[in-house]
Amino acid sequence: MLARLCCWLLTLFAMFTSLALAPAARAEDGYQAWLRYAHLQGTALQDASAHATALIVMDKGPSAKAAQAELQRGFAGMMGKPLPLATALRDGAIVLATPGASPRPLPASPADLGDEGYAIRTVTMAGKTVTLITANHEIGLLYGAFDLLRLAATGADLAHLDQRSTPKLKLRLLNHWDNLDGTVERGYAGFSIWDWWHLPDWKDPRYSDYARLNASIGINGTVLNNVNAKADSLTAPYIAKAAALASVLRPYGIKVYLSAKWSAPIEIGHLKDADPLDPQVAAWWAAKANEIYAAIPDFGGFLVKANSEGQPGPQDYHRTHADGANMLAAALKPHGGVVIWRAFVYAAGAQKDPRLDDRAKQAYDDFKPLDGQFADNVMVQVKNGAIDFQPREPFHPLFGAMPKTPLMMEFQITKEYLGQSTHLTYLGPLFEETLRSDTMVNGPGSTVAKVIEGKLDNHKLTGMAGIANIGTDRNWSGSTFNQADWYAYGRFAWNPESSAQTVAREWADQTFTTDPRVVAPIVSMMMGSREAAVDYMTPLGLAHLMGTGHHYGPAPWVSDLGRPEWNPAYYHKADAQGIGFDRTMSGSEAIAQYAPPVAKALSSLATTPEREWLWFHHVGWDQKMASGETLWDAMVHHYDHGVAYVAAMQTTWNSLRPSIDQQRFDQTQTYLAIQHREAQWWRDASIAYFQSISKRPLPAGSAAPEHRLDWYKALTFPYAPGRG
Ligand code: GCW
Repeated sequence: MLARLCCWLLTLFAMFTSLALAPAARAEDGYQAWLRYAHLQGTALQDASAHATALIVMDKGPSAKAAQAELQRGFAGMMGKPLPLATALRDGAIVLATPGASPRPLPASPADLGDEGYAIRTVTMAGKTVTLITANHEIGLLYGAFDLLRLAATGADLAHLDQRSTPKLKLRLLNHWDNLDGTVERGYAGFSIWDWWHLPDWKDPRYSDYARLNASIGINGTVLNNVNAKADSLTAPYIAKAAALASVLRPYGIKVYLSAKWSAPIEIGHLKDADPLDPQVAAWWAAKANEIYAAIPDFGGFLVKANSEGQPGPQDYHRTHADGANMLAAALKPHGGVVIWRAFVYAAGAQKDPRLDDRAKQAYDDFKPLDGQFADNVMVQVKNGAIDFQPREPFHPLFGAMPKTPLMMEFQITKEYLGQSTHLTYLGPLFEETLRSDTMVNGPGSTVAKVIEGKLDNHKLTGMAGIANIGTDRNWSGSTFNQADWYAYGRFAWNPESSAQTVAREWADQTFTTDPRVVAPIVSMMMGSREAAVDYMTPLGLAHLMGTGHHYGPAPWVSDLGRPEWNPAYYHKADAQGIGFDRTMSGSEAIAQYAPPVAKALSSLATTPEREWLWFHHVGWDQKMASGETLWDAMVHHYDHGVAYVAAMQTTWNSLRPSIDQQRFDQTQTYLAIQHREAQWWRDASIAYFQSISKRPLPAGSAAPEHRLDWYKALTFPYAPGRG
């Protein structure tokens, strides 16, 4: 009896606490990211209620089911009432159909929607006014469903819809730098979401939410493992694990890919070498491809980092990157897979003439001569800039330089060099700046976007890769604002000609509220935030001055590491006369890798944008800038502006307190405080160091660094995250 009473009391207590805790469970912890489907207000609510009266889905496949589930979930959230399924047409219904699945002819689609595109139109069918989503394939219905949800969530007029959209790039991939032990190289959002240990049996429900978030922005492929790969990923148990993930992601149009370790035939195949021209090696890879496709029929292909940063590769056997890529391509070809071969290489060693030594030149030097030698299912994946995901880099000279090879853009969404987990540095402007850069290879307008869209050289195979910022953190990306980078990446991969500002607004509308009094200041914070990071870390074209290994914080003084190009001092080359890396024809000659009109402009300081001066030129400390101030004074002012911008973001954010839910408000507020402290640290340490070389006074009004240079030099961070 007593036991029963206890039990009853416990139940009551549990009910009570769960009720009491219910609001907390519903608190905005960021898990839903931009798919919050918050309850609409006012006319937006009326609009949705009038134009989401019922849902008619004519297709029956898994992607159509996913579209149906998402529309029901989304409109239920936004309208506060269910969206019923129906079969008969009625006014205000949402109708989804591919031509094959519709019992009656659909209104002709005004444009070719391709394999993944969709149209959303307000049309009259059998006398009823409906919102019709059409696509050639079911996956287009899913993308259309997400777009309709986005339109509703951002307060668009749902009464007169006439939209169509097709992706401009074929492969829109995330690259996870996730290790099999659960760590993530350059990951700042916890551990890997792939629970390799419990796969294939346990499929974490998080995988479907991952798929929904990605499908909502059009991502259609994911490379599961780090490019610094382990051969184990290609063993039978791990293929089974990858197959389990593929089965969850498939309805959302997401294919899985694997990073392949070049030496796998030796490590797990027990061959004596991995020479791409050795028939035994080729046969091993062909058999491996067959094994993978038996388990994953729509496997995307292999991503390869070879002969770079210690990774093995075909050059170990005196073969070229093309020899290596083509051998793998032949193994995948019968199954329709692709090889994505990375151009991020720097292993060639210092040039004999130290004047000509320049890490920025190596990818071009290795790959440009191979143009035309790659098989037709090979893409070369090129980082946005020639060094390594710096806060600002000029566009990579390979874009436009390999007309016969489809080039895939590689952006880093995780912010290894832009403040890592905590700094608010929205990457949209970085994506936009790179993609709008004009290579001039076919005259003006030959933008990097056009190169990767295949428009200049008529490539059908096109793509973009983003190094994921996703981890086990509840909010996926480590902070609310880091989610914007994931979101923006997807939108730019769908359309490389997107606008960073429009994307930011759209993201903020969905992530916070559509109230312009909140969204406008958030968007304006975001839009200047990356430039602020450039200012407080690496102004005017400086690069790669971060702490050794972990890349956290400033260390421009480091000059004693084993290889010259590991040292920050190699990149800034500050001396008594000035600062900057001379890449003109009197220096490393790297500018010659650009098309002649670009190279010509970069050959002179007068025609090089000031923001890239120190990337391309060694500039005297007293050189006059357009503003009339000296380079030294301008540098100090850039550092000051960067710190001031972060302080202004703090003020803006604080003013939004009443409009933002507490958890997300608090974390952002705390992170902005960290960012401000670290921006100040970057500024002070950099100025203390560069002043020890420039020997110039600080401009009037600029405060001296808080500490002496030695203090900054003595800081160490053995446990900084993200090293993998
Ligand atoms: O940015 C550098 C990183 C390495 C990374 C490498 C690469 C995966 O510091 O961590 O390794 O680039 O892109 O291969």
